[in-house]
Amino acid sequence: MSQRTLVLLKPDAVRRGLTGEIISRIERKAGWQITALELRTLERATLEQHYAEHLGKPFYEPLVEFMSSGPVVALIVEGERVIEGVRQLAGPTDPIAAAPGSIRGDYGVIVRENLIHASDSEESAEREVKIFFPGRG
Ligand code: RTP
Ligand code: MG
Repeated sequence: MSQRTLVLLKPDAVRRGLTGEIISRIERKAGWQITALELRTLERATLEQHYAEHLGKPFYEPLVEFMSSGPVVALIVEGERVIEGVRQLAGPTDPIAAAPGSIRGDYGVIVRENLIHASDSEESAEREVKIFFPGRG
């Protein structure tokens, strides 16, 4: 089933020069296509929309601060089972719990600075694509 997903390479990935490496892992998967890609520093309002489900949680404010601390790379990736697939490439939220071989497992330590966001369902993907690429709704 062909799908699309919204991926963010977080400010830590950009600062550390890991965007090429992470994009390569996504690009190498057979049949997946990057159909949008932009380097952008996110406004607080955009992040409040994106992270609405986490409003009120203890990590919300530091997360929004971190995500606006420098540019991110936003992508739309399309292809077969790409929503589950990019989540699998990323690994679990906590990089220390993430297996080596996954993006978070290979490069992350801190839970917040876990390098990559990827939509977690078709509903999230459609919602998030509209937030970051309104022209692609
Ligand atoms: P994402 O949405 O970024 O793809 O990550 P996720 O689904 O694996 O994690 P989620 O639970 O949606 O949390 C969103 C992001 O918030 C930060 N976080 N910090 N306890 C903490 O300090 C904590 N928990 C989550 C992470 O950056 C996580 O990716
Ligand atoms: Mg999430």
